Amino acid sequence: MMNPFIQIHPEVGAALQANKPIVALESTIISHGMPWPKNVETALAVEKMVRENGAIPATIAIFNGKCHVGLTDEQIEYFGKAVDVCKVSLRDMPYVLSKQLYGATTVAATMRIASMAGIRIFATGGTGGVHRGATSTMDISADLTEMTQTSVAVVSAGVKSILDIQLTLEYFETKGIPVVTIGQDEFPSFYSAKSGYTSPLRLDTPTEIAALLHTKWTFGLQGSVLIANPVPQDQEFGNEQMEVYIQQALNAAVEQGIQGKDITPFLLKYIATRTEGESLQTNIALVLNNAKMGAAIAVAFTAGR
Ligand code: PSU
Ligand code: MN
Repeated sequence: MMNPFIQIHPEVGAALQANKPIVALESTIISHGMPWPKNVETALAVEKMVRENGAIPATIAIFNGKCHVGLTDEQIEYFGKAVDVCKVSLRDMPYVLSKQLYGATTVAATMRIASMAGIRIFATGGTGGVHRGATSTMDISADLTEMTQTSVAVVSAGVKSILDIQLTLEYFETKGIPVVTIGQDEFPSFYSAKSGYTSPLRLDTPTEIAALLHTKWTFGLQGSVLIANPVPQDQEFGNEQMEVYIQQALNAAVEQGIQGKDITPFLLKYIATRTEGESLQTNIALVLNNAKMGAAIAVAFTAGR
């Protein structure tokens, strides 16, 4: 019996039945991660990219008391334009569902809904992580705890340097979550292909990644695999330059008393404004790159089933 709070779009339902490759996509990146209208343009371009690479896109969001798996273009447009959409991580799900509100799902919430629907591959821009200063604030994204328990692979462009990359990698190690970088030894840092940290693991092809996923889950280990896909070199935003903006953004967040779930959207917006949209261009490029890789992995994963 299907969960009464999950509504699957007919195209996604048919793809699940036929065991076709599917890529889950989140909606917080649309409503809280990028400004309108670039957010809507990007979300639609990401879905197109997934299709062009042989998989069915399933963008996930909450409204009318249901978790919707697969949205229409009009629904994506709504999530990009409306200002009253809640950022929904796991702890917010029962509230937003029972109040029948509009909720944009984070990596954590999207993973859980994807898993319940039977989707195993998820592509996004960046996941949450351990924040700088977490030793006193305890700000660790629920994306990380969710990755310890839900068996959906996450394709991202690495860990943003607004976070503490070293502590985030430590957390993944402690919790037994494999971190695999595609095609290079260095772990990428979202806006840049470099980070200064060696990736715990490296694989070079979607087929190898699909084999790792099958092995992990068939063996009986639950939880995610973080697949780090470096931003294309011609789209990178220089690390040193970015560090200056990040410091300014972190200072502004302290001055303005920004806390909790508002921090990540605040920092992203601040940086996009300070770089006059240049970081947004990088963000869009890396999301598209991840959608393409997510589709390739979904194709290889389905073939290997
Ligand atoms: N990083 C980005 N863009 C985003 C997010 C993170 O570059 O849109 C969003 C994702 O939805 C992620 C969430 O799951 O922020 C993490 O929020 P928090 O740090 O509050 O857990
Ligand atoms: Mn947080």
